[in-house]
Amino acid sequence: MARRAAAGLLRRLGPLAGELQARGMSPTHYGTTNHGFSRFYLLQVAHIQRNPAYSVLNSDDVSYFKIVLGESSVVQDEDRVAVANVDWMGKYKGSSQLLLLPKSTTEVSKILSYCNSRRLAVVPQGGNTGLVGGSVPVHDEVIISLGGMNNIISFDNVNGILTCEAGCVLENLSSFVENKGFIMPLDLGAKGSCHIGGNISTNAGGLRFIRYGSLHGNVLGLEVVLADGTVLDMLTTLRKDNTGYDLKHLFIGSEGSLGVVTKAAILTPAKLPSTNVAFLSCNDYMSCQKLLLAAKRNLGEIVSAFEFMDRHCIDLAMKYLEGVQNPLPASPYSFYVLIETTGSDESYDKAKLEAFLLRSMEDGLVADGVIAQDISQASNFWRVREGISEASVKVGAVYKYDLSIPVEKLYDIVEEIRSRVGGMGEVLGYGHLGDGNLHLNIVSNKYSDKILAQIEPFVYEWTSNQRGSISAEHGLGLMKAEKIHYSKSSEAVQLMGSIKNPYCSWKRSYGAELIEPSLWLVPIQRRL
Ligand code: FAD
Ligand code: 2HG
Ligand code: ZN
Repeated sequence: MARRAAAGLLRRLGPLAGELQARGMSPTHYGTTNHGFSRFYLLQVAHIQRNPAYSVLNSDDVSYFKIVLGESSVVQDEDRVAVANVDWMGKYKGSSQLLLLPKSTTEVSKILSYCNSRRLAVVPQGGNTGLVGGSVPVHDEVIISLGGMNNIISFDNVNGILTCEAGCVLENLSSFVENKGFIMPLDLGAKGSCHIGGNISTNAGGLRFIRYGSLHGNVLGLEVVLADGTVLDMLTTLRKDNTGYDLKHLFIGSEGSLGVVTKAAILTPAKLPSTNVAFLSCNDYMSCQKLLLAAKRNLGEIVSAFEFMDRHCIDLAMKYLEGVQNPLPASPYSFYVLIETTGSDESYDKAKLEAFLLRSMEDGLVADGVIAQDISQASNFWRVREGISEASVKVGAVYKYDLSIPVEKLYDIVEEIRSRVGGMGEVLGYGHLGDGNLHLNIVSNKYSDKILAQIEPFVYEWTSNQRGSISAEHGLGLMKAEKIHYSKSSEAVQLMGSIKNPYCSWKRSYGAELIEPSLWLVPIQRRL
């Protein structure tokens, strides 16, 4: 049986010209928000009171911003502001009256300095593709969008170092560096809309993490504007610099709670000439795990992605994604794995992948599979995997969890939640298996307290008991700000709080705690 399937699997395929980036060749543009949904998920946020220590925006404030930024960069138009008030899922909604579009670091600095002196709360916004409600206001914060700061500043062709403004769209940066023979060290389904500043602020992981690692390793320098308008120039392009604390790391993944990222220098890896993508099925989760281990051992340096999805994800993708085909339509399997290899020697890389897949089928780890024969097939494989988020929001309501869990246990929580939720919703398990990162999505027609009660706090307690992380790559945002203690000790949270708000005297003089300890990362508390 395995042999028969192996023969199908090992169809020798034409070169993935050029060689792909298949994902980039068929860009998926996600609108910044607005899927036509009229449902907002206010259950979790209803209890967050507006902090009275913050001022309310007035006409003098608007006039000041118009002088500093120019009329067209101060947006009060209801429709435009409404779009910026809602997140990508249509789940979190703020009530900001003002969207600011600075075009330079100086303008960001002037905005923050003014807001600080007027005690106006702000929320920085990139491409607004975040999945935890961090990119939109909770109440009436002023929205500072970095979209107008989208210039590439320089590219060092010898070392592959890109320096750019924070509002550059990831996909545009990918095209730019690919023309120079390099690739961005990260790639994600939201690439058509997300900004590099947003990626850095969330420390986005994505599909190339297994190969190129975290942005903590790839960001060489940053320029950041602090709450009081101070511009912090850390925009070095050096690989090595051990002079004192490496402060840029505080801003990578801190979701705009410590400052606004305005520029970045990023190390980009060389673009390699040969890419292959295989779409495989496995009969059980244990086989996926064993396949991962085998891929690490046998494919080693050429693995550039190792993604997994359960059957429920494939069914959903086929139902809701237009023009997408099931790469393995013959019979339904329990699990699917997408493996991408990228290397420098086309014939060697292919032979290596084919030999690996043949052996894996003989060993019974892989039930069936295909290798993409051309870019369009490879794009289709990737579209299935990358499109799961898009398909899930089309159902109506989605509860998203993004967990780091030891790989051996990673699917246990999916099964536990499936039995707890029962017929009330569909439970999807997928994610970056190579990084031990599970995306657990529960979808249903509409949001309900009853479903939520079956998921939380169970999912957080379970993850904490495994010493996992309740946010592997999406951040805390509004959704999980209060849940931080499931993954961090109280001492660590306390230290974070003191880094976030060292201005105790300011707090005292206003007689109000600006940062409620349990909510210190919620956007309104950013109090930049
Ligand atoms: P936004 O959503 O606008 O903001 C995110 C957070 O960063 C907010 O807290 C915001 O206040 C803050 N912020 C934004 N810009 C700045 C700035 N310049 N300075 C300071 N703070 C700022 N994430 C992954 O990690 N891996 C994935 O594979 C992945 N795939 C996705 C696929 C889809 C279809 C979607 C919709 C999302 C996906 N995400 C993924 C989540 C999201 O795309 C990432 O978190 C992304 O990095 C957010 O970038 P953004 O520009 O949209 O930021
Ligand atoms: C992905 O890997 C993203 O596709 C999104 O991180 C996951 O929507 C999700 O839950
Ligand atoms: Zn992900």
